[in-house]
Amino acid sequence: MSLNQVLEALSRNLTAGGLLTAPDDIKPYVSDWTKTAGTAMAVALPRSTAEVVSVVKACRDAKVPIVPSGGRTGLAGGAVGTPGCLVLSTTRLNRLGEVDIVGRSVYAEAGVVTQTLHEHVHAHDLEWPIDLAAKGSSTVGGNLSTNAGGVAVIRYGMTRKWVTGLQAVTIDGDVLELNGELEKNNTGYDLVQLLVGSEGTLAIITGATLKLTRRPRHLCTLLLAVRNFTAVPDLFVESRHLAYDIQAFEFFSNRCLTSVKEKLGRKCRLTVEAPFYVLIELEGEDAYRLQASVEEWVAPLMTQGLVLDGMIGSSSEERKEIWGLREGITESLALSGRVRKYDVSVPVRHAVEFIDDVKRTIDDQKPVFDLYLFGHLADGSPHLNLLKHPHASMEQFEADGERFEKVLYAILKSHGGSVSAEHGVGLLKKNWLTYSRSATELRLYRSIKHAFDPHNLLNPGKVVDV
Ligand code: 2HG
Ligand code: ZN
Repeated sequence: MSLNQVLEALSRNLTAGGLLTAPDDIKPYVSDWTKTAGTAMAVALPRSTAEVVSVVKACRDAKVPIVPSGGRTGLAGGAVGTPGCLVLSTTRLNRLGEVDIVGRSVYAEAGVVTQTLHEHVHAHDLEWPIDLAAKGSSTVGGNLSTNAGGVAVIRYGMTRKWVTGLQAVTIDGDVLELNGELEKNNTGYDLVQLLVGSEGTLAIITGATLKLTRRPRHLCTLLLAVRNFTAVPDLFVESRHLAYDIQAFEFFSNRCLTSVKEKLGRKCRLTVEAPFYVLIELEGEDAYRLQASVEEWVAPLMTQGLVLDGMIGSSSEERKEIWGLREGITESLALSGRVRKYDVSVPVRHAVEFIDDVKRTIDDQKPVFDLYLFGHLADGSPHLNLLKHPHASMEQFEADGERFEKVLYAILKSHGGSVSAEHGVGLLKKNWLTYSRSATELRLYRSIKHAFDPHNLLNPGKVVDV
């Protein structure tokens, strides 16, 4: 089949507006938040699983690679279009089922926006607890295929914990109905969990049965200025003695705060400037008692000098203001130009030594960038973002970045860390996989890929080369 015949077949089988071929129409679909350059011969926007099947079969017959695409908020290049590919966007697969309040679950098609899902289940006082800064654009299918993390992992875990069943289309056009609503189904290999996090390289997720939990009662959000990085894990240890559930435990450096204030015009009410800030969110039954306990907890920490200043957000306005400082960091840094990003993880107890090693490397190498440090300390996953010094050339920045990267990953390995904590592998982490996965694991990855996709047509070149 020629490419023209493929395009004809696709446009015949898709509902009106379901095939984009003009370069300007395709452009928004070929990259993600990393802005990695991408390309595609066309974009298909199926409206139903049957339409996905017809797209997949046409591509398989003509050996056209397929790049599945959700909200394109990924940070590993997993949704970047490759030469000659067809981008299969799930945007129009956006139906939501009724909430099952007995089993606490809901069916969502892959293209449902995460925030839309949240609002849908909030009406029943329930929560799908995957909370990401990108939730206004990211999709359920994207969250599942990348096993997204976010700011509530300490309490709820990653996306894979919040799904019971998947519907997915294989490269042969078979529709897999995996597990449905069952909590228990102990019948061998778990294909649901294999597809979660496989980044569209094994099959195309078209829908999922998602698990729900109760919404938190009262939340209290604290923003604390601390004297150094060591104080961040120290505070984490302290906060775990509290008789409240920790909903989030985040941190950011003063550089990150300055960026959010300057680039996004956000305000911070703390009066003391500190090297690091910690955001802690706690849940309690009673708002008054929660706030009183928090104040009682912070007071001695201030006397000891561990905490230099603090504010407590109890109302939704105050909490939003505090979260705006943390969640605005990625956007504010992107406004400064090209950012080199490292989404790494180490065992939490190694966090201080790991960051010390990283800082020592930067002191030794004297690169033309600054380190912006923030992220999710409780899960041992700091985000390291590198921004070029204003007067340095881009060439020098990239060269220094690459030199730093090699040492960073060696340090990471020595601490038993991972090259991708929560953003996935995509294109950008693929070459570093050997730092986190053994040769035997990678051999099994290739065998699994071959079993699902023998002609390497599903998101080829992502996660692992075959
Ligand atoms: C976050 O935690 C996201 O805000 C983005 O994972 C991290 O921009 C980044 O490096
Ligand atoms: Zn993150």
